[in-house]
Amino acid sequence: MDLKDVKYEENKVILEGVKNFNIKQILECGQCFRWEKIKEMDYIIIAFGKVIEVIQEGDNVTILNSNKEDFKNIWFKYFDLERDYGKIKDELSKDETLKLSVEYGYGIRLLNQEPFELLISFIISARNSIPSIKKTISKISERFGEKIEYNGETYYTFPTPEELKDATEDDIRETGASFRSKYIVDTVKNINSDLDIEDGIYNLCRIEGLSDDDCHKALQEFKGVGAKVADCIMLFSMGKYSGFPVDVWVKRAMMHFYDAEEGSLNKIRIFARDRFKNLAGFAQQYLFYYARENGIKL
Ligand code: 8HG
Repeated sequence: MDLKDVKYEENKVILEGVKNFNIKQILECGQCFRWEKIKEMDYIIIAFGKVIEVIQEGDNVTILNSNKEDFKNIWFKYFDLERDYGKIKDELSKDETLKLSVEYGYGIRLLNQEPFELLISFIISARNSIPSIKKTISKISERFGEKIEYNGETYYTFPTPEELKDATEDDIRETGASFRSKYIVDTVKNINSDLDIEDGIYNLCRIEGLSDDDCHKALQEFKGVGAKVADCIMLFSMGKYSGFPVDVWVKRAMMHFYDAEEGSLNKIRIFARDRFKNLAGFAQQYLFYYARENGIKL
């Protein structure tokens, strides 16, 4: 476990002796869109219908606007605190090439986020930039989510399938989702129709219970979800670590570091999964962060 002790105070949770944890790297490595930087190592996160503020000072992390119950039920799992990232980093660092990216993103952890939110968010991510993805998600939340006040500011939760039920393609288009709007409306409709159908094609609980490869296939039944988007959803919200999303940064990183052949994204995915096996998803995150932060070119 990457955590020594937890203390609870009034509306506040204090994590002591955290390891392999850097809040900036965790939030800025591409896996999460619902955060705001307040100042260095001080971030707002909106997830699971809550707003928290996370402040890190060395190996102490304070979670504001929270309590023991939420920490146990939500945040411990969300930050993947049970996992020993030291072990993962040691294993991946045996690969001399990957070592550089692991050292650079030493405090990255894969968050366990909510499947429905990530399904919609990564449909929005297709052929889009991170700032613009964040903007659209925040507009969808403002329009359809619940309002939460914290510290004099207003935040909005990501809407549930029920809250999005009546959103039209035009409504979604107004949030900047552009050509993806029709995929979002179709996905929301399918999710709602299979919500209580245990073996429904579009039931996310069922999909989450599948093997990695079956899950990857099942997610692509949703319109607007291809291999890359399915990899992101399974990796960031379903704990399926063989996911290896290949976007332009990861493709560049694989060609730059591993002489991966220029070719289809799928070829690079197969090459990487074969090389990194069950740690592929972790490897991908260190590579994405390194490549994007350093603007690597071919
Ligand atoms: O974490 C991510 N990994 C990969 N491989 N791609 C990502 C992540 N996050 C993210 O937004 N993307 C995609 O990269 C979305 C978008 O197409 C592009 C932005 O750099």
